[in-house]
Order: sequence, then C-alpha cells, then structure tokens
Amino acid sequence: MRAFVGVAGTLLGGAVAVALAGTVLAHATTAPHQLRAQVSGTASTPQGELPHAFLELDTWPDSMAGEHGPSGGSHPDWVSYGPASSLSVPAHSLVTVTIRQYDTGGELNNDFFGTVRGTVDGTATVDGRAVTQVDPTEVGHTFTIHAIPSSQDPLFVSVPLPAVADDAPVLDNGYPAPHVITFSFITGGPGSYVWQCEYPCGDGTYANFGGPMSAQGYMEGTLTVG
Ligand SMILES: [Cu+2]
Repeated sequence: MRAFVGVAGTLLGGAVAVALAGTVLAHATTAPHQLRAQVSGTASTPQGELPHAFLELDTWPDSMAGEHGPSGGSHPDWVSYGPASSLSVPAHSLVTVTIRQYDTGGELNNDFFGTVRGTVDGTATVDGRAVTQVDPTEVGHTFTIHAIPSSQDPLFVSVPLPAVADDAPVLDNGYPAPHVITFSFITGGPGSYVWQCEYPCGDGTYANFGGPMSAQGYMEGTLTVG
C-alpha cells in the first residue's frame, strides 16, 4: 500500500512537473495568437455572392503596440505589424482588410510593389480615395501575400501602404495620425501562405531586409485560408 502511494505520488509529481514545464514553455515561446477574419454577411463579387470577412491590422514604427506587448518584447525598436502576424481567413470568401499605417518610410527598391496587385478591381483605398498605385518614393510598408508553390489555389495580393510624413505631429498615443488603407480580395480553397512587407524597412543586414524584415511577428507572418 505504501509503495502504491509512493508510485501514485511520483506519478502525480511528474504530472505536476510536466504541467508546470508546459506552462513555462508556453510563456517562453510566446507563440503569436492567430487573428481570424470575422465574417459579416455576404457581398456581391465578380465570382458571385460570397461570405464577406473583415480583417483589421496596424503597421507601427516600433513593436510596442502589437503582439509583443507594451514592453515590445526583445526588440522594442523594430517596426512591426499588429495586433497579430498569424492571420486566418475563410475559404471562398471576399476578404476586406483595413490597415492603419502609422510609420514613416521612403523609396521602394522595386517599383513593382508600388502598384496595387491582386485585389478586387485592382484598387485599394487610401484615406477613402481609390488608388491603383502610390508614389514609390513615399512608402511605409507593403502587405504582400505570396503563394507557396503547391497544389493550393494561387493567391497573390500586394498593396503598398503610403508613408506618414516625417514631420507629422505626434498625437497623445505617441504616434502620428495613420493613413488608413483598405482593400479586398477573393480567396479560393483552403491553403497556407506567407505574407511580408516588401519595403526595405529592416536593419542594414541584407540591404535593409534584415532584422524585422526576416522575423515572424514583425514584417512577415502567415495567412491560413480555410
Ligand atoms: Cu515594412
């Protein structure tokens, strides 16, 4: 009997240790939470009436307002997307994305990314005005979804996000008033994609494509369709 209690106690202790380790690991890895687009009604599209999903994102000049928490995590000075970089949208739907862009910027190293691509009508709105391209010398970030080569439906969407002026006044929240960009695209079947920024907003490594440009949770992430 005593041995049984001992074994039970050992097992219980082990279970507690595993549970504690799991808790510690869960905090240590800080896996980014997934942001799921919210469906609200349907929309008429070139592909017929489809569920209409909405996603809201921000682009920040630091990483203290997004998924890394107010301290900014290990790189508070890195530019970042928020509130999450792991995104999920429904299949066979119209997805409307709104991005509030709070960052300054500069010149693209490839004008290709200054044109709106892959959206419904080939347009986006910038502060309520429909555009098909922006000034390639005044870009803050881009939102560019790439298809990973596989049997999944191809999906390529790229939208330039205009830069906030260097001398724009800083408001009470510590940031200038953002540009607000909206665009819509149509999803196909389930699939896994990556998205990233194509404006060289990273650190000097690899011609400003290092640091936040090559780290999930900052200027790149995942997009799950399904
Ligand atoms: Cu960027």
